[in-house]
Parts: sequence; structure tokens; C-alpha cells
Amino acid sequence: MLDKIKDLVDKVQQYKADSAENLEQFRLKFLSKKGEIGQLFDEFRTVPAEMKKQVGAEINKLKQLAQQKYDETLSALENTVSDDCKHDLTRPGEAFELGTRHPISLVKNEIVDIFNRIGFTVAEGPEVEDDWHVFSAMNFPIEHPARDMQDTFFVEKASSEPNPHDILLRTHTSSVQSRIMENAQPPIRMIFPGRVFRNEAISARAHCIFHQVEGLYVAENVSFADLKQTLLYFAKEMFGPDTKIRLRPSYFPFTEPSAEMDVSCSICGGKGCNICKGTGWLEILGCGMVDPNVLRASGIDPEVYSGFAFGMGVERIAMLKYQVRDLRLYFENDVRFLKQFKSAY
Ligand code: 2NL
Repeated sequence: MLDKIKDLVDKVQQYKADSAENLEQFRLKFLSKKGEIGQLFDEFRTVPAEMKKQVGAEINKLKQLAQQKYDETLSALENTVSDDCKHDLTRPGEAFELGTRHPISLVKNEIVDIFNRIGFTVAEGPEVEDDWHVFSAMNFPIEHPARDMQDTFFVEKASSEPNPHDILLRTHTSSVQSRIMENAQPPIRMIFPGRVFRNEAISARAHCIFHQVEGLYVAENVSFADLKQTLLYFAKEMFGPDTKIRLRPSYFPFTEPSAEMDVSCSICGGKGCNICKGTGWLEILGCGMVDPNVLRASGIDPEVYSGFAFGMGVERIAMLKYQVRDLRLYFENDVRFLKQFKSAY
């Protein structure tokens, strides 16, 4: 027994730890309950009475030695800088590359922010919708070409005839508005950003997926003058304080009267350039007074309330703002393109 203890004392004295894992092995081997020293204490019961005093003293010395070695090694390891310098707080920070937001997100966030400032809140809704919320409640006639397979992606279609229960990918975000109007009474002052889908051939100017922001204000006595001032404010915030707007009569199923809005070209200041094709104006959105049929379909009394609505394509505004000539660049996610967009939004 005494020889075994002496052997262990030698081993402990010679031990040199160079890593935390190594030291942990040392602790398990010697100091844990089932370790070498623990076993000696177990065997101690079998030592003859006359030897107990001497053997006991040796085991205790060994235990102290091992504990001391362990404590010393631990503090030595803590004081040395490890290989990967993880704990050297004086080292300069490592530079890492910060990502940039996608230009479509930047422009969408900027649009949302401008309308937030004048009291519009944001709502989002499902991309897979039913015919009722996308077309029927929006006053699209049965024979409207948008309801055709050629123009809309259908998920479930009962027959070749339009049906309010058909399931489809929304072609505009107005379906969110109709859901809001079903569940809330005016005043409603909201904007609706989201992805929309149209069955179109992909080109520099069109894509089958794009982004829209629509807006809706329904209350008592909302007039066309309110629409004009709201959109003038938006145009000045988005394109600069000297921006002018003009409205041209147009047609949408969900608004009456309807208009398309142009802003004075921010590139040439209205003089005429190749971006505005010499006209001095850029078309940026469609708008109008909400058709009474649309209000009625969603449970709002058009005798009491009126409203204006508008819709704009985020890609189109982003193309004008950043002078990007090919829409497809927004969908390819080439980092050389994406890296160029730095903004507060
Ligand atoms: C465009 C035209 C527009 C609307 C969207 C709308 C929504 C409701 C009621 C009435 Cl709930 N209208 N939205 C109105 C006018 C135009 O979008 O060319 N967008 C890119």
C-alpha cells in the first residue's frame, strides 16, 4: 500500500497540464470520488490496525499534494492567453462585413414611414386568397380579363367560370383592405404593403411577382381634395420638396372616379430627359374614390362614409429612385448589385 502511495506521489509531482481538458483528466484520475485517491480511502479499511496511522498520514499527504497541483495548474492556465487569443481584451476588434437591405425593402420601408407620419397604420394579409376578397368584393365584373387563367395564378378553381370560392395568388393587396373593412368600421386609415402575383412573361419591365403598397382612407366626408393633398405630401417626401404632381383620368374597377398620378421628373427637374422620355413627368401610382359597391360589399354604408384609395408598385418607384433600367435585377440577388444600396431605411 505504501509503495502504491509513493508511486502515485511521483506521478502527481511529474504531472504537467497544458490545457483545460488535460487538467480535467487529471482531476478525474486523482481527485474524483472514484479516482485513485478515492480508491485508496476505500482500501484503507483493510489496512491492519497498527499500520493505519502511518498509511492514513501518507494518503492525506498525497491528497493535499494532488489538490495543490490541481489548484496551481488551474490558476496558471487561467493566466495564460490561450492560442486563439479569445480572452485578450486589448486586441483590436475584428471587422466583419455588414449586410445591406434589399432595395425593394428600403423603398417599401420609406413609403410606409412617410404614411406613418400622417397617421396611416400598416396591415398585412395572406398571399393565397379567395376570389371574393381579390375580385368580387373589389367590384371586378365577371367578365373582367384579370379573372382569366391567362392573367392570374389559380390554386384551386371550381370550373372555368369565375367563382367567389376559387383560390388564387392575390393580384393586388386590396384583398387585405376588404378583410379589414369586413371587420372594422370607419375611420380606417391604413396602408397595405405586400407581394402580388400576375401571370405575365418576365421582361425588363414586367415580372410575375412584384410588390405593391396600397392605401385606404375611409371616414365621413372624405373628398377628392383629401386624396390630392395626401398624395402631394407623399410625392414631396419621397422625391423632394420641389416635386409637383398631376392627375390624369383613368379607370379601375374599385374606384370611381379614378386617376393616375405623375410626379415631375426628379432626374431633369421637369425639363425632359431620357428617364421621363422627354415629357418631364413620371407615372408613379393609381388612385381614386372608393367605389360605393366596394364599401357595400365589405359592410360599410356608402351613404354615410366615403373614402379614397391608391396603389403603387414598389419596383417601379425603386427603378425611378435608383435609375435601375431592368426590373430583373431586383430578383436575381447578385451581391454586386445589392451591395450598392445603403440607406437609413
Ligand atoms: C395601380 C392602381 C390602385 C386601389 C389601388 C383600392 C383598394 C380598395 C378600394 C379601392 Cl380596398 N381601391 N386600391 C385604388 C386605386 C388604384 O392601384 O395601378 N397600382 C399599381
